[in-house]
Amino acid sequence: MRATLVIPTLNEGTSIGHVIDTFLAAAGEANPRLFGKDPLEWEVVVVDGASTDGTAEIARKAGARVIAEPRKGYGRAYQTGFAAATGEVIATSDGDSTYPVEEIPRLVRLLLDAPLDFITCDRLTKLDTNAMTREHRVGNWVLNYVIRIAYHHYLRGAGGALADSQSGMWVFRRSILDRVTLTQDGMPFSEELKIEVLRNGLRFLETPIVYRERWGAPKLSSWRDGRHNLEFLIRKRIAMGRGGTAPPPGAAADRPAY
Ligand SMILES: Nc1nc2c(ncn2[C@@H]2O[C@H](COP(=O)(O)OP(=O)(O)O)[C@@H](O)[C@H]2O)c(=O)[nH]1
Ligand SMILES: [Mg+2]
Repeated sequence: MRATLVIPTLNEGTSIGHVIDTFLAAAGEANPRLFGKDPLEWEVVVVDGASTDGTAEIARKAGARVIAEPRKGYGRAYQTGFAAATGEVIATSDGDSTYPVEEIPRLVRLLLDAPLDFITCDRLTKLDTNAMTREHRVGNWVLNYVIRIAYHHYLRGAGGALADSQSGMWVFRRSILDRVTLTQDGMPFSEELKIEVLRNGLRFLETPIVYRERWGAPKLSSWRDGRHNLEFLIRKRIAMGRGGTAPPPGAAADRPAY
């Protein structure tokens, strides 16, 4: 079975080589142990946003297919990466060495066996507080709280709440991309994807992982991105409340066809 790991990068030259090496070593080791006669054939797709620190070359040397996506945004990078992915299963990670990419093969096994449609990794339950700034932790708490209250009706598939609505490590079946409406080019993409999976009644699991301290400078601004994420949650909930599945205001007009 083919599988794709998609990683968005913006100047992650200090860590991207390590992330890809760690992942490919784990994937190679896990294949005979977890997948036997049907090994996963992995491709790593790095969607690079005009990095100036050699990220693209380092990623290519480490074995990734690099796609240049000069348009700004975390969500934009993922929309481009998903459209380019050839795997039946897609996994994701930041390029900053925070996520335990070595866990991905085990999560794919779980996705196929359970069976599930979408797994998201929860950073907060086991969080070492050094791995996240206080602003970031408070912001996450506020967003999770708002989702629990405002989206209560839609969270049955997640047991009533999301522990970590902003997590960026997911493992899912490519086929779900035909069922969800993804419109966000920026950081709200992460919460949009999870809400869409739940809203459509897809088989969902949130599972705790160990999240590590970042290598290199953060690209997220806690307050600005936190505010955008909050505004998006409110706009989307209002649109859903009207019974509409139409994209909320600000949706990208040029969404790729999956
Ligand atoms: N291609 C691309 N990648 C981005 C952009 N903004 C952030 N990223 C990448 O997306 C991932 C998540 O960003 P990060 O700063 O780690 O956010 P945080 O983990 O929420 O603090 C990282 O690998 C970034 O390099 C962008 O505009 N374009
Ligand atoms: Mg990160």
